[in-house]
Amino acid sequence: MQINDVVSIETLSHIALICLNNPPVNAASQALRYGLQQAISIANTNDAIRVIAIYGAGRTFVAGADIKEFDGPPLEPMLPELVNEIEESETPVVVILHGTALGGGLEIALGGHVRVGLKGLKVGLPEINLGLLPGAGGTQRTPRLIGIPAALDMILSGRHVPANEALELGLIDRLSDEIPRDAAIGAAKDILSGVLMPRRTGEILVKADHSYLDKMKATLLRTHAHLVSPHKCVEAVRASSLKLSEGLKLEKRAFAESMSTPQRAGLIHAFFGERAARNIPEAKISPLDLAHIGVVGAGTMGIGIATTCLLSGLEVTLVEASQEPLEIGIATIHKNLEGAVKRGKLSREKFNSSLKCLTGNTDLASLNQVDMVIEAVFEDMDVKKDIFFKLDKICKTGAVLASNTSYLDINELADITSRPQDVIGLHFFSPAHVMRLIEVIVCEKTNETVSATGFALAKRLRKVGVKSGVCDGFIGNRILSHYRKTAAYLVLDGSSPQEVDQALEAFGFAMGPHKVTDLAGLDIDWLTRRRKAPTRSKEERYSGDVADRLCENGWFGRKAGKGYYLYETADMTPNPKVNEIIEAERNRAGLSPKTFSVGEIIDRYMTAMISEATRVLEDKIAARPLDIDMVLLFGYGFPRHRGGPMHYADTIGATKLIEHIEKYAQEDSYYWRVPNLLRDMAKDGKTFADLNR
Ligand code: T1G
Repeated sequence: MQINDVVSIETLSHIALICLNNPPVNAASQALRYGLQQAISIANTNDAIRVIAIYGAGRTFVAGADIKEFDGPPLEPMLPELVNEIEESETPVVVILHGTALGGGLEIALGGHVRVGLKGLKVGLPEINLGLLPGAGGTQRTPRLIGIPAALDMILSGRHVPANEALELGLIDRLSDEIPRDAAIGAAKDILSGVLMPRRTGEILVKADHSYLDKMKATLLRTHAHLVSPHKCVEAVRASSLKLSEGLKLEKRAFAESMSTPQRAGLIHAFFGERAARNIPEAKISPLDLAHIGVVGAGTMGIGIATTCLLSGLEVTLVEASQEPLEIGIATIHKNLEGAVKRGKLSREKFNSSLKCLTGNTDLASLNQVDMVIEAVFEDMDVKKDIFFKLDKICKTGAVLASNTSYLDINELADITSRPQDVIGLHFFSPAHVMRLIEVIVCEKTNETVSATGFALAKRLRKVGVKSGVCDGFIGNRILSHYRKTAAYLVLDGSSPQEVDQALEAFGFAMGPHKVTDLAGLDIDWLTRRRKAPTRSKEERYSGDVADRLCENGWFGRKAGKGYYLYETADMTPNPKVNEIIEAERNRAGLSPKTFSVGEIIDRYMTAMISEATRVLEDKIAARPLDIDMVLLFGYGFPRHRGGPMHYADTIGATKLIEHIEKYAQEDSYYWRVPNLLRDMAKDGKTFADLNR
């Protein structure tokens, strides 16, 4: 009998079977909660029913609360109360778990009296990834089943626990190979026959472990001081040694507090943004089949791209101009795959099968049958044009010709081929087998099937594909090259590389800009500054004075042992010579140093980033603000709990942003300009979130 669109109940002699069917992930929406509540009460008021079995249809049992409801008013029945009702049910309840039973889904099961896991099941409490904590009894019932340390590990890591481990831990009572409904019937019968013993999790006592919890609390104060929910997780789990009703009260309070933080808003924006990035018009177009990828260039990028394609089960032909670099490239790919095996990301058999899918060649003609070529050679337009000209002659009709260039004009590459409609940009980020971002650069003549194929490859590689138009630096590098100047200006005007780095690390970046440049290599930016010199406006304040001096000394950063910092010992220390260079450059420019607070450093840096990001939107290089957010989150280490620069901008507002820009423009009206779009937003009272709709 259908209770509503997403919940049904059927009775088989003394068994009530409740099926949850809310595709795609059985999110615990209001309808699902209401239907489940009704079904439980129907079963409990039917004297013939002596056991209740709950299972999910589709690819997974409940994957959590319906996150889409979070920004609206709370809707009855609330999940915590529903889980309590399940636990208090007179009739024993068995819950069948399959797919990814996460968050509120696992919590529903913890309210059950018996839990059965099916083959391939993963369980978890990933609320921490959303800036939250388990809010439907997870912090109270999990410790009762598996103890405080294991429960806290699950809650703080948010990791997916495989079925066998869940059984060993005691989260589930049995594993079954059956399909959900059959497993439900089988388990119900075993409860009736006494083979499976139902018990209320809430009645199990937890031994308080304050020393462990105090240790965790101290660790988190060191490692996660800038976040809210991890600390609340510890205190909620600590309360699990109290009476259940007491502990649930504390959990509820902690959950409500974490729900109201900007971090929760930022992390949920990141969650949905990652998925919305692929929801673009091309998503409705069926892509070309991709089985065999050609990669041209066995440098760092080519090797990373080849590795990530192999890890996704694609066949790869790697082409390099001569034998020696080709062999080095292949050996490095081996090493990368070995690393994946060591990290448990790749089975040994998958390692072997992946290597069988890799061939190397020094002849471009070996690419005549591939479905797509990804060119990853030296960043020089003439070199790339030569490659594309040859590929156009070699590759089969319909093969996609992609360039991994990070800033060059791909329209120019398309125009030297006879097939511009098949040319696209796929800008990977280094290391390409680790970083999740791919800028999918759709050129003037790229046809929509080829564009859809670029996104299909991104999804196949489990990466975040973000659509970009063509301009110097596309989305990310164009914005980066603008806001990086702010860091240079701050140092010239009185701050220090360390102060700027520390301020941005306080904002939430893992590394400040000078540490990032040291890591990437100062020579890359040096090349870019020299490339742009001929077209640089005379009005622009030059930002490379200090960095150029470092490069002239060969201090290219970590790879040279010194840059802004020294790397001769394990810990990184400021390079004392840099202060002398800064002093000299200030004197040369007649600058008397000013002091900048942490707040002002952050405000200048972020205002510069948001200004250029807004211009990227104006120029339609990015289609939506959320696309820019995803680029900065997945390619540039933007702090995830801030949601991205455009989401962060909405916490300031267009009017205030304009005030800040106009204030800074008094120092440099060329660098600090108010984008027209920002003025329009201020006038119309619009946010960047409005522009995502
Ligand atoms: N709520 C609403 N929509 C969701 C959702 C959720 N929990 N999970 C996924 N979706 C949507 C997603 O936006 C996408 O939509 C589609 O489902 C397929 O998702 C009280 C408060 C389950 C591992 O954090 O980790 O419970 O783009 O592309 O790669 O304590 O989705 O198609 O329109 O990601 O196969 C806790 C979040 C919530 C799990 C499947 N649960 N989801 O991955 O598919 S908070 C989570 C995931 C909570 C309680 C607290 C993954 C997945 P669209 P997908 P997938």
